[in-house]
Amino acid sequence: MAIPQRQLFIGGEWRAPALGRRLPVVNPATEAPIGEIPAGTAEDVDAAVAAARAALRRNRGRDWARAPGAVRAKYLRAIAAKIIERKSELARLESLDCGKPLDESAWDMDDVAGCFEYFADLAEALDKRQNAPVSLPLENFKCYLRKEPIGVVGLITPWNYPLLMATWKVAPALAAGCTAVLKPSELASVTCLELADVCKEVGLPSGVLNIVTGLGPEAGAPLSSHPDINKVAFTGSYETGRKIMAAAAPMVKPVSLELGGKSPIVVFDDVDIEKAVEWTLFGCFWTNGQICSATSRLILHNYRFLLLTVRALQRNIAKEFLERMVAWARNIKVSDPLEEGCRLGPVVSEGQYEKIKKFVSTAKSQGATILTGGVRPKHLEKGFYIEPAIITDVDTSMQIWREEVFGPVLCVIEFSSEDEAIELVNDTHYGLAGAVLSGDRERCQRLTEEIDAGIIWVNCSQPCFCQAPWGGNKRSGFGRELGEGGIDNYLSVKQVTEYASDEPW
Ligand code: TXE
Repeated sequence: MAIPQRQLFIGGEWRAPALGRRLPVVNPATEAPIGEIPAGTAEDVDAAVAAARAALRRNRGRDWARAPGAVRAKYLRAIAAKIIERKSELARLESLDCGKPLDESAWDMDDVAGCFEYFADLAEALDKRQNAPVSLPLENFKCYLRKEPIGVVGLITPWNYPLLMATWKVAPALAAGCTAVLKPSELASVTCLELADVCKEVGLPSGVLNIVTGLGPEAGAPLSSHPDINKVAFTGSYETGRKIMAAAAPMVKPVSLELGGKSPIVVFDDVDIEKAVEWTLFGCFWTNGQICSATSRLILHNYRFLLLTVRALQRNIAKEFLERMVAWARNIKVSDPLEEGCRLGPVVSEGQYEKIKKFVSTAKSQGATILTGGVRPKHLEKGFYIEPAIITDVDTSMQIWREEVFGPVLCVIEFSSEDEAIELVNDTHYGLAGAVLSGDRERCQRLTEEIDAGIIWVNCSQPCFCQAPWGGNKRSGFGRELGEGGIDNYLSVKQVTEYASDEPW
């Protein structure tokens, strides 16, 4: 076995799943089985929720919810330190499990530790934010605010950044004083189970974090509909997000949803071509193209639709831009993610591999041109590898333009006026992110205001910091993770109003 053999993590203990079933773990680079994860079901979810409930409020002084933020911060910092201590081992497991290039997995581990540190700071700051006074118009009333943990939270996460996406939810939830049940994706749960081991090592009080691995309908669904969960936070597909919202609705349970995207990158004619090509490719092919915020729709300036006389006066970059992108994309090293210098590994599973290939063949059959990629690289016979694809002759009605591919596939439409670009940008059901590349600051500002999305990148694509809020509009979901407000997702505000008159009552 290339990965540690783990059980479910419930109440601080490793526990075999109630039905005794396990799911195979397949290395996407070799298609070989490398181990198993436990397949939890409703009974395990019940046990995990009960353990989390018990840890939330124990005897006074020993419970997680009422511990000072500074105490919780100590545990979060200890987790961060252990992640760094075990960084190379965790990064290797991440790459084996989900196919991400090893360098990228190592950066993920730094980000995981950084995120635990950041929310440790916010847990401490929470102590200072307690009992903030509210000024009232009547003198004989006093009011202040208490921020209390929302309770037991269900956290359902995806496979593209397995440990990092879990951390984006676990760290703020624990910082706020919530206890949690985490259900990672069945396609990549290995490092989340190692997080359980880290929690054991640092002595996190039992039941504060519980981890139930398993299939979505068998372990995720009972968690999202569990009557004793106070909130569900989810990152994943639009379709599953709808199910989670529907499951929570009858109990009027709050949910936060970070769903998919089809984010645009607008490239104007006044860019430094070399830099813009690099950002465009990075923005779409980073993490094998499996990023919810991937800027996978390139909207490229081209004056070819203008009158010849007007066109002659413009700098037309489109042809050179496409040529350089194709040359660069063909040079991207596609290999086993553990191999030195790998820039693009396999996609996560056979299902995703087939789905992406289907997207490309459908685009072709609808008249699009595949300038490069979209096929298995000749030198790799096994593994779910797809060469990075660049697709032109696309129109806005095509599936490739409208639906999330979640793979290394970039499609291109050209525009000749800013208004046209803005129309293309917002002609989507999604609204997670958008990027604009231009040397004209005022133009960038106009686009920043016009793009209907939660995240805008100017002259770059994809940088992500846990200090800045993250989340989308429209079908990309609602709520913002990270940033100072990230901890508020897991807090409930209680107003306390006191009659404070000297008059007898
Ligand atoms: O996602 P799911 P999948 C998109 C991307 C990808 C597609 C499918 O386009 O191709 O989704 O991927 C759990 N009740 N994104 O099938 O199903 C599931 O076990 C409760 C974008 O992996 O959304 C996993 O833990 N939970 C995305 C989690 O939901 C359920 C990242 C996500 O899986 C459930 C991943 C149910 N009924 C995929 N069914 C992003 N926004 O970053 C499944 N799950």
